[in-house]
This record gives sequence, C-alpha cells and structure tokens, in this order.
Amino acid sequence: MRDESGAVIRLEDYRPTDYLIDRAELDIRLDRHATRILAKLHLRANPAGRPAVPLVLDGDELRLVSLAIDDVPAAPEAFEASPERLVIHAPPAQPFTLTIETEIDPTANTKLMGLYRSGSAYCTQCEAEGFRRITYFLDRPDVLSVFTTRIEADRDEAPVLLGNGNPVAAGDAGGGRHFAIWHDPFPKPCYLFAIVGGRLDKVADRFTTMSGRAVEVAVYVEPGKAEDATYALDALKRSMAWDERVFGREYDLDVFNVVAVSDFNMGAMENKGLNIFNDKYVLASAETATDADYANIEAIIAHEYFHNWTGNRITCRDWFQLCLKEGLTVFRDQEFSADERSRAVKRIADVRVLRAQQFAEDSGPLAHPVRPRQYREINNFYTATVYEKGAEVIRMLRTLIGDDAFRRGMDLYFDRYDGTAATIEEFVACFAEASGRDLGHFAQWYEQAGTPTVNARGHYDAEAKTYRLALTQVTPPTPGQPEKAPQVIPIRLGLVGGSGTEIALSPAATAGHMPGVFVLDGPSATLTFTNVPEKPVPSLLRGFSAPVRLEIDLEEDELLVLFRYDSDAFNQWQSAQTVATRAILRAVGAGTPPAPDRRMADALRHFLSMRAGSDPAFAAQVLALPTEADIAREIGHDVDPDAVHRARQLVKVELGAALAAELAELYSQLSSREPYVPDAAGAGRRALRNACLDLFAAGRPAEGEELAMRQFRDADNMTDRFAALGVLSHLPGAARETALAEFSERFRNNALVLDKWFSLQAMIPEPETLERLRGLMRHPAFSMGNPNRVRSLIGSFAMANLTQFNRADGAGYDFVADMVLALDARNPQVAARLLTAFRTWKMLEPRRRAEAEKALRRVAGTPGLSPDVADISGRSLS
Ligand code: 0A1
Ligand code: ZN
Repeated sequence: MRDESGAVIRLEDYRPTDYLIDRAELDIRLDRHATRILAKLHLRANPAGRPAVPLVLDGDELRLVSLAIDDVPAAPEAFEASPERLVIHAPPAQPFTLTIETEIDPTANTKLMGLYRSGSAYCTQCEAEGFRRITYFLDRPDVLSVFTTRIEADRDEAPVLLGNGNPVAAGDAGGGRHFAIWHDPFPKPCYLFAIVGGRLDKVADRFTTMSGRAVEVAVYVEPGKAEDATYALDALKRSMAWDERVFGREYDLDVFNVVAVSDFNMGAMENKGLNIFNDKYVLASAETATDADYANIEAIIAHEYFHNWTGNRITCRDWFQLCLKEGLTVFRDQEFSADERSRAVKRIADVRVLRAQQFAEDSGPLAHPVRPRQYREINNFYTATVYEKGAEVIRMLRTLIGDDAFRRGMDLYFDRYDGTAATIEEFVACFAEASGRDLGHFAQWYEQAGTPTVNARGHYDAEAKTYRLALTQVTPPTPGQPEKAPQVIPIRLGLVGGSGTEIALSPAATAGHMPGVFVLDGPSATLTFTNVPEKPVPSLLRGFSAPVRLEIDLEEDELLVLFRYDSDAFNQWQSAQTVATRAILRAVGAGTPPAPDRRMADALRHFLSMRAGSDPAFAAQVLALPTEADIAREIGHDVDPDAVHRARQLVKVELGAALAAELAELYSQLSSREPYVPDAAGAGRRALRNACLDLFAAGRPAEGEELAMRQFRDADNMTDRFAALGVLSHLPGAARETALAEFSERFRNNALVLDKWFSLQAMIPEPETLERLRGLMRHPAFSMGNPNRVRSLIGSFAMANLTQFNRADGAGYDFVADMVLALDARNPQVAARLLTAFRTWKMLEPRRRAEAEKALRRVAGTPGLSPDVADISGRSLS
C-alpha cells in the first residue's frame, strides 16, 4: 500500500518536477485478470527543475514486465522497480523515451481506482492518484501530456472501446480481438485519463457549437437501458448551450461521451471527452427516479461538462488547489440549475446542503480551509468545504465586484491560463485586475477555516429617523488555527417596513460597495441609515450572501414580517425556518409540547393561501421543518439527539394538527392526473403536495396513513410513490411493512430503486432499526462491494439517522465502526467517507461522546489501516 508511512504533504514544499512528459502513447490490451499496458513516454528535463537527477515515477500495486530507455532494453542496474516506484538512476540528458510494460488485474481491483471492472465492463478512475495503478508516471496535476491511446479487447466481451479525445482508428486485431485508437490533442494531467471497454448501448445526438462545429454527444449505459439515459443526454446539450451563453465557453473535441457504470466511488468524473458516471446520476425514468434524482442528474451532468474549461483546459498546479476547479465548477453548476429551474428554490436547496454538510464539517475535528495547507491522503479532501464552501467563495467574489467585473475576470482567467496548471493566487489576481480591487484580504477565505458568526443589533431612533445597525464577527478556532482574523463578509441587506414596504437605503450606508451590499471586513462596524420613516425590520444576508451564521435579535413578530413581506425569497424562507427552529428549541428545553404557537400556524396558513398556487416549489421548502441535524447544530454542545427528535416531532405534530384542514385541501387541489413530466413546474407541485401529506400525517396519523397508502399504490411515478413510502416509514405498524414489501417486490430487479428502499429503512428513527439493518445486509440485492449499496444502507444510517446512529448505548457507533473496518480492506475510500459520520461527535452529551470516542479509538487502533481511514480516524480524535 502506498504512503504507508503516512507522510504529510505540505503546500509550502511544492516544487516543479525535474522531468516533463510531453507525450504518452499507451497500448492497453484488456484482459480480465492480466491486462497489459505498454506505455511509451516522451520525456525531457524540466527547465524549472533540478538538472541531472534520477527520475522517480509513481506506481501503486504495479508489476513491471519490461522497460526500455530510448527503445533499448534497460540494464538491470539502470533502474529500480517496486510496486510503488520506478526509479531511473541516470536518465539521458537529451529528450528521451521510456517504454514501460506493466501488468495489472482489473478484476481484483476492489478499490475502484485505476483500471477496474464494473459488471462486465472495464473502466477507469484516475483522480486523484489512480493513474499510477495503470502505469508508472509522474502522477501529479502539473505534468501535462498529450495522450494517444490504443485499446484492444475481445470483440465479444467489449464491442465498445472508448478513450479520451477523438477517435482516430479502429479495426480487427485478429484472434477475435479488435482495437480502437483515440487521440486527445489537449495536453492534460494523467488524472483526466480514461478508457472504457464493454458491451454498452448508447443514445446519441449532435450538438452544434456557437462557432458552428458539429459534436457527436452520446451517453453509454448497460444494454437495455438506453431509454433511461435520454434525460441525461438532454441535460448535457442544455449544459453545452448554457456554457456558451453565460461564460462564452465552447466545446473543443469532435465527440463528447458519457458512460454510466454501477460501481463508482463518487458521483462522476470529468475525464477529458469521456466522463464516467455513477449510473445513479444518469439513469432515470418516471417509474424509477424521483424529481430530486432528475435534478441531481441535471446538476452533475452539468458539473462534469463544465469541468471541461474549469478543471481540464485549466487544471490545478497541485492538489492543494483542488477548490480552483471544484469550488468554481460547483458555482457554475449551481448557476446553471438556477437558470434552468427556480433561482430562489435552488439557492435554498444549496444552502440546506451547505449547512448540513459544510457547517457540520467546519465545526468539528475535520475542519480545514477551502485550500488546505497539508494532507496525508488527498482522497479525504474531496469535501463539502472544498466543493460547497469553495463555491460560496466564488459567489461572494461575484457579489463583491459585481456581475460585469466577475465576467471580465473569468474571461481573463480563461485567456491567460488556458493550457496550464494554475493556482488560487493566479485565479484571484484575474479578478483583482478586472475589478481594480485589492482582493488580498478577501483571499483569506481560502486560508482560514471555520464558520464566522455575524452578530447584528439594531436600534431605531424615532426622533432622528435613523436606524443604526451594529455588526460584529467572530470565527471560532479550528484544528491548527487557534487564532482567527476577521473575514471579508459581503452582507446583502434591506430594511423592511412594518407593512412590508422596502425602505430606501441611504446611499452612505453602503458607500463604496455594490448597491445593497455592506462589506464587513473588520471585527465590528456600525451602519447608520438616515431618513428611515418607521422602525424597520432588517433583512440581512439576503440570498445567503456569505457562508456565515447570523445572530440577530429579532422578535417573532419581526421575523413574521420578513416571512410575509421580504422582497428576498431566501430571507422569507429563512425567517420561517428561524421561527420553527425557535419553537423546536423551546420544546427541547421544556421537554413538553410548547404552548401552541398560533402565530406561526396563522402565518403559514396565510402564506399557503397566497403563495401555494403561484410558487409551489417555494411553498414546499417553507413547509419543510429544519432537520434534526439543523437543530443539533443550533444547540451546538451536549446534544441529546433523542431530545431533539422528540421536540421536533412535537412541533411537527402540533403544526400538522393546526393546519390539517388546509393541508388536506391543498393536497387534493394539487392532485394531478396529467402524465408525469420531470420539469421544474411539475416537480414543484409534487413537492408541495408531498410536503402537505407529510405534515398532515404528523398531525392526523390515522388519516395520513390511509392517504399515504392510497398515494403509494396509485402513483404513476417514483416521486409520489416514494414520498408516500417515506411518510409511511415514519408510522410504525402493519401498513408500513406491507408497503415496504410491495415496493421491494415491484422493483426487485432495479438496484438503484432498491437503494432508495435500503436508505429509507436505515433512516427510521426507532431502536429496532439497527436489527432491521443487520437483516437487510443479508438481502440478496445488498453487497459490500458496491459503493451505492453501502452508502444507501450503512451510509444513510450513519449520516442521516441522528437518533439511531447516536444511540445512547453506543451500538450504532459500534456497528458503523465494524462496517468501516470490514470495508477498509476492500475499498478504503468508501470506508473513510463512511467514518466521517463521526465528524460531529464532540458536540454530543457526555455519555454518547464517550461511546463515540471509544468506537473511534477502536478503529484508530486497528493494525493495517489504509492511509485513508488512518487519516480520518486520527484527525477525528485530535
Ligand atoms: N472530480 C470529480 C470528483 C471525483 C473525485 C475523485 C474520484 O475518485 C474516485 C472520483 C470523482 C468531480 O468533481 O465530479
Ligand atoms: Zn468536480
């Protein structure tokens, strides 16, 4: 295993390589157990490196078959080969070639990194350091090479052979074998290399780019599933058009291929011209996929496509710069989805994810900066902080300098760094130049971890007609960063009058910034608004203009003013969430139902009467209470998950009962007999209808169960069927078990649908769930070898079942720890990710904290851990 030493890699130690690989010609002969790779590498000394030093190529579990230097077989004393390394002691001074033959066993590759098999197909995953499992190479992102790849395979086994770039030749190779040659003219790091071979069906189309070039676009899937890939193909074409329209970026090859495989460690991968996807993010039909699945497919197809410019044409100098491609590309895919669907609803959904994932990470032992300064295992840094907070940083940058300067900065970046491996500093400098601003302080967002808390206090002087807003910020310490400096926090704001009028902001208050944006860049600031005719309600952080926690001393009545009148939809939603959060927190404190909150129910009733018809998707977001994890984060320390669950349930029951009549009425109004279309409008209506069902069932369980059962059985689409099953899953009894059994029977041949069924059961907040889980692990459809199965069953339990993972007796922790250890030998990446479920253990009450720590120590103390799991367990305990 590589990196067994657990060495720390540091940003400050970066230096260029001593050699460059300008061209790589690969000949890959696919075989189930003995795939041979003949790699001819064209090397030369790097002018920026040290002269005349040995050449050290990376490997991982490789077996060298033969080696030639400048086409002459290498003498044994000229090199040293191990599974982890190939050292050429004295490489030629002039440009030279290495011809390296390796042999690997793709069937035995359970880590799913490098070349492996998914079902009967061959595929690759090279990011971050998987290429070294195929051949010896300078496996780092600042070595850019032009790749030509010949792939050879049994024609029967693998009639389809795909590589990066454009197809240049194909033909018979004798003995039942055939070959294809692919050439990618764009120099790229080897983490973007990919091949696929297998028996696959495809859907294909043509896309004409803005300059009139024809591109053949295709999605490849398992035989018989082509129909289910049409939505993905459509999303791809829309992504291509959007990137031209919004960023002026055109596609650059003759073909663009997407391949769906069922065994994949992550969501998808942006290999040049040959994206490889977890099939969960490609396959969809009305019967098998929910509206949320469709939205995910659209977003991830877009994300991988957008990487062609942000990631591939311009890549990262080193893995510390990961957010350079990931944060930026997430920002781009978020904008795409916002344009394709509802911008406000998309923003709310994104902030929910940010808070659930990134805020949780940022407040615990795994907190790290958007650009980490050190790592032991880079696979553990594909995190919510790098991705989601990375996207927030880009969003803040745009808010600070405005849309026009932002676009000029992007253009400059593309122009200046195309074809190179860039850094965050180089990226930020483009925006400083384009906007004429000093972004030095702003760039600290990349360096400083932790979620700032912004506190706001307002004071209205009726006589002087002035409103003063005092703002402060603090960022709590995070591992390795005990002292924090103030961040640059753009606060988009407005003042709302009691009857809903938007009060004009006196220009002086936000002078020097974009209209409506105040920039808090010191520990505190006071803003004074003049000519304020009445006591206003401040609406701060509109659109969630910065990834911070906001503390503000608003009365419930004031929050309800914002809920009703704020011109900013995000803050409307946020105010409703805050009111609900407070009600749940009161119930946690009291342990009994809080005094019925009429105002909240009345406000929701009024809201539904005004907005349910015109904006159902938004209304559905408003009806969804904050999650248990949201409440736990709000409490912050000594959390008792059972108390949180009970309190939230109390509030939900009460609200459901208070609004039962309206919910039932709305539910039936929204019933539609029109055929299912996975568009935003239809999805919005279904979301609201299912939110009504959920809340109604909490208030009126018996009627709710009946309604849910009827919907479950009558539904003509997975969104409605699965939502009903979700409601039933929270109502103990025979109906639930019947529905679960009917569901698994109906979809017994569809692994992706059974994943939903696994996941739902893993999230049932009852003590029997752990036993249910053990039983489900013996289900014929379950397999520890498939990451999607593991994530649906075990991952859902660990990440999304707050009460049962955190059982007071520690049995949930023990179970997950056992699973992590069992998985580690097979697939360390998936094991390490599962272990991050412990990231919030320090905020639990003492008994659970002790149990969690015990389980973590058991994992950490197990001999022979992978670097991945050793790193997560070590940091979690630090
Ligand atoms: N670059 C991909 C994420 C990714 C990272 C590592 C992988 O290895 C298993 C796979 C995918 C993205 O951002 O979509
Ligand atoms: Zn990405």
